Amino acid sequence: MKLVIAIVQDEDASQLLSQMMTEGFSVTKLATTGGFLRAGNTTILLGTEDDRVPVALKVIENVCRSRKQVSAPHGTMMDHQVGNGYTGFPMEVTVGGATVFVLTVDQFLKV
Ligand code: 2BA
Repeated sequence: MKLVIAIVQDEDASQLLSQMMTEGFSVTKLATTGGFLRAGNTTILLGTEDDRVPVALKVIENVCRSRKQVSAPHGTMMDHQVGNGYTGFPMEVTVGGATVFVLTVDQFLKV
């Protein structure tokens, strides 16, 4: 069994959930926040058999779009340390379609 963790944009979340349900997947939606933009995004948890993972990935690929966003000039003093990518100025970044992790599940229990 695998656990698919997909971080997607809020704009795509509703359609993604609908498509996943239509395909017969069980999914959990979490409201999350991206560390770079500090803006809301959505994380989907999806447990499924190994042979169904390609179907789930296809749905994600079909639904999730990439979009351009401008980062806000936020940050703390810590952000100005070298190496964290923070410039102090707004910059345009391309977000998505989706950031996906596929993990092997040791145990799946409903108790
Ligand atoms: P954020 O961290 O808010 O990042 C939003 C977008 O900003 C990223 O889009 C990327 O284009 C850009 N970005 C992120 N860190 C950057 C940096 N240090 N310098 C310049 N640009 C940077 P995506 O790559 O599509 O990521 C979308 C969201 O997926 C991220 O939101 C984060 O919540 C999640 N994510 C991406 N990679 C991840 C990873 N390796 N581990 C955990 N979460 C990840």
